Amino acid sequence: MEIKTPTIKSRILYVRLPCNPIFPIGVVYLSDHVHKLFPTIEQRIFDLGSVPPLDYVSALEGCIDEFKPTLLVFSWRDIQIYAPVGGRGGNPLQYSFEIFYAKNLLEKLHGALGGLRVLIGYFTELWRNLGLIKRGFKRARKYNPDPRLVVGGGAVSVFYEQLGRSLPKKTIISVGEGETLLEKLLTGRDFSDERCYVVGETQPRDRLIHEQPTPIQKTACNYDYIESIWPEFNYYLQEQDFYIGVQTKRGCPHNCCYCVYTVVEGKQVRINPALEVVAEMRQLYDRGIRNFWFTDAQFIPARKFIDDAVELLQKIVDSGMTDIHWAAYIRADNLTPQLCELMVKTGMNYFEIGITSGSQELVRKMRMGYNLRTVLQNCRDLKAAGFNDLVSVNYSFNVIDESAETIRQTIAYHRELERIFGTDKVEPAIFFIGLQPHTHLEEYAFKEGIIKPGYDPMNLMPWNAKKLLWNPEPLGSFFGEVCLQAWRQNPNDFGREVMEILEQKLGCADLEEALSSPIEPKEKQLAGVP
Ligand code: B12
Ligand code: SF4
Repeated sequence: MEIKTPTIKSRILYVRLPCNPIFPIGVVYLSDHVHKLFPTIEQRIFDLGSVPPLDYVSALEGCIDEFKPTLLVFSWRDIQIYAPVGGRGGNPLQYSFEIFYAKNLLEKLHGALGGLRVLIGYFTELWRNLGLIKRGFKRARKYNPDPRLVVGGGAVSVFYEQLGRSLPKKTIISVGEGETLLEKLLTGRDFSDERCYVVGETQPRDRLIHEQPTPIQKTACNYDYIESIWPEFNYYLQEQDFYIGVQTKRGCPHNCCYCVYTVVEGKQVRINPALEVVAEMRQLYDRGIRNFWFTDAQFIPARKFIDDAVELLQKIVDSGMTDIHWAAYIRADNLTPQLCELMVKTGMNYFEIGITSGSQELVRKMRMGYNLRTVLQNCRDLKAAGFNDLVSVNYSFNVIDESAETIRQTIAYHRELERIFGTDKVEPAIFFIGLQPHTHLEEYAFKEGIIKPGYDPMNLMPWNAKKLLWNPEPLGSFFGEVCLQAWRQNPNDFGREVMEILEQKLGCADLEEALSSPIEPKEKQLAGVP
């Protein structure tokens, strides 16, 4: 990588905004990239994820007083709170369903009170984070008359249009990866062609998020350096059960109707060289880390990337790191027996498959590009290779054209996965889709008149949340009641209980039916949305 001289004298403070303790890989990569290009620039990482809530403001201000930054980089990871199981402040999905679907008044009241708590928590977090950005910016002005403020990260990438309304003038709001934006900023170059806009000066371009990110050559993160600019780094090394993030590629070529990853990261898959990934893991390994999460949108995005996955896993084997575990999002349609063996050999002990439905017909309508028959065959190969750990299968019911028949097919599919891996090893994670901006599902919702252009995706007041938490009628109330029954009967095994109740009510299809996908007239499919 070419070393450059910054034209602007900078002291960069990276602040990861409060978050459940997930390793702040975004700011780690950004500061590593900047250091490789501009070794003379002084940097500091400050992670509010490792600070107790009561100390957020004093700790942030203390850090600014000490470091006196000229450039503030705020990284905001997540905003959306719908989780299938207990999220922050309770189970938002359960509370919402109690409000929307409970017939029993007491249950409705429970939902209303819980929902109110979650709602207050949501807005408190939102305002608190906005407040932290503003306070940090103000504090930095004590030491430098004109500091720069840049805001980015997963949450900002999804809600970049809305967040502009609440951030100070001249804030640079960034979508997706931030490496080249920072590079341009530090050399005083025009950055208007990057995926960003400046509050009060420019408007986000139409379809900004759909623009392709500028490719960068990723090399192994230099953790000796990271340790030197991040005094609290050890926080993530102490607990043995943390899965530390390592990115092996960026981008996903698919088109799944509800997913925004493919636009945030772009459709072009960019592979990080296997040797560099292993060198990065080795540095963490030498610091005692044994659990890794490959943070890719998909670890094996398509068949043509199987060789890359094989190369990486083989290099992990060759490296001698034999006592590690790793997890990832896996498209299980892209496995081969060789890859399965390597996955087991390198310690994969958890993976998530987001098939969304066990009905091939619906999987096609949701534009997911999965062949469910292939997924089953590959799961058998994985089991034969010795995989004996947990699989989380993500189902989102009622996305489009769900019917009693397709529910029965999903049950049949799930039961087959249980036969392959063992009932206790397959965890059905029941999600309902949270409608996200810039997805095909959003376009579909416009077309169907469910939401109107200009709606606010961050407004989670109940009347809005009912539309954004995707569970439309005529089956919406049915699913609502099934979920409520499952929470009443077996809250600790919600997913399996939902499957059980659905099977009792509707029965189970023949597996062959689930795997075949009749072709339908085009206008009935989501694929018909322009
Ligand atoms: C991997 C992943 C997970 C893994 C994380 C495992 C781990 N140990 O790290 C798991 C499965 C655990 C997970 C869980 C959740 N996740 Co998640 N996850 C992701 C995913 C796919 C990748 C994140 C990642 O690490 N990428 C790699 C790093 C290097 O990228 P990065 O951190 O984004 O940083 C880059 C850029 O964002 C940018 N950047 C970052 N900060 C800044 C700052 C500035 C100023 C600039 C310029 C740029 C910049 O530059 C960085 C380097 O290129 C993203 C989707 C996606 N494709 O981005 C969702 C995503 C981050 N997750 C999301 C959510 C909501 C969650 C959950 C809260 C879901 C839930 N409801 O339960 C949970 C819980 C998280 C928690 N805090 O408790 C959302 C957040 C946005 C939102 N909707 O609010 C995302 C964006 C998905 C989505 N579209 O909804 N997740
Ligand atoms: S759901 Fe997964 S496979 Fe589909 S577009 Fe999103 S990241 Fe890619």
